Amino acid sequence: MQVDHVPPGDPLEIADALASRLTDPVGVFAAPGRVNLIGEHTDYNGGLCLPIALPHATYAAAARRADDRLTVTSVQREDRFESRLDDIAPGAVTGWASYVAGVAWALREAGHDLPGMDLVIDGRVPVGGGLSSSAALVCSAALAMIAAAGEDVPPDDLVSPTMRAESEIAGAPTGGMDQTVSLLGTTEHALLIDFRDHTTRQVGWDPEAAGLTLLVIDTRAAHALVDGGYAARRADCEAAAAQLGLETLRAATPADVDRLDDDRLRRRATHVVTEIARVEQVVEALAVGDWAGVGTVFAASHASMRDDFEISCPELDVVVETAVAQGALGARMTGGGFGGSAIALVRSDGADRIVDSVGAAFGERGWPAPGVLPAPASPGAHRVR
Ligand code: GAF
Repeated sequence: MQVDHVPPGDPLEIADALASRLTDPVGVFAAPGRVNLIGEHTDYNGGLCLPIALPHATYAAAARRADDRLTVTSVQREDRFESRLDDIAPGAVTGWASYVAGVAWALREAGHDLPGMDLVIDGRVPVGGGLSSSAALVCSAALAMIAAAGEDVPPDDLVSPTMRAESEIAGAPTGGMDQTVSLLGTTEHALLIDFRDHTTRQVGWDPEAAGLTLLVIDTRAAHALVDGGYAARRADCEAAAAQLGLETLRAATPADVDRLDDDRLRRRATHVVTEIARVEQVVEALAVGDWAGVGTVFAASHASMRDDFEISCPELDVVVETAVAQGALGARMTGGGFGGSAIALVRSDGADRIVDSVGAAFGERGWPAPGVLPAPASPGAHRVR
């Protein structure tokens, strides 16, 4: 097979199978992965981004324990994590369980009184695809833990603890986009997030109604936020802002950017400043149904990430070039970069041809088959059972 189609699975079936692994579960909770439509590496620069939640989610079920221990198992793994809640701290947990243990730590830091509990996880967001499987994991775990505590907490209040879990316990210094949309995304909408003041606005996103489809294509090329590239880009942005005497690059103008002496920092800052403007352009285009305009901005975004921010890779470039050559309105890599996924906005009646062409282009190069995901904008974190 030249292309691997990746279905999200049936939520109720997944939830029931998960609940059956526990005695007296308090519930089963789902939190989605995401794709970002536009606004890449802007979140930690105080900028704008526009992600949607995917139908692919991570599911977490919890049952209270009589003691003070947290246990975590996963349908996808053989090993099991167990710890006293009091023993979870920065540096104390490593590996996949650090994301879940980190949520327990961050919720307790935020003042939530958690009981001991057993958690079981079923992750349906492709891992390593740049689709925020980690945000789906921490957000689903947060909902399950809050339910086990018998509390009712608005999703906005879980953004900060889930971010802290990833950055302070799992060691992934993310900017907040992924957790925010996993918690607050809604069907048929993208989430406009303004990181200057952490406000959000739902923006209509329904390409199907215009005869279009958003393809998400997972290149299967390596991607990990705990690797050095993401942190290095973040450090470059902070250095550029510092040289300009600004708190973040959100406040920089194109004229400011021109004043940067260092070529690399100038190109990094150019990406951030122009990318924030592109988010605004896409929101304006969507408001008037200008889908061709959306595609044009996607193309400019990809060029900026490839040439100025330098976070693309051959696999991502081949997806984008092939999709556009076969008639996509626009395509771009999405997420942190260095591998992971690309998105392509295509006419629905030409989607199969584009998917086949991308698969063939990968086959010709001897690369593993890419994964293709359906990507209707889907609900944020919620109780399934
Ligand atoms: C990753 C990070 F987790 C986000 O915070 C964001 O910076 C993104 O890369 C790039 O836009 O997903």
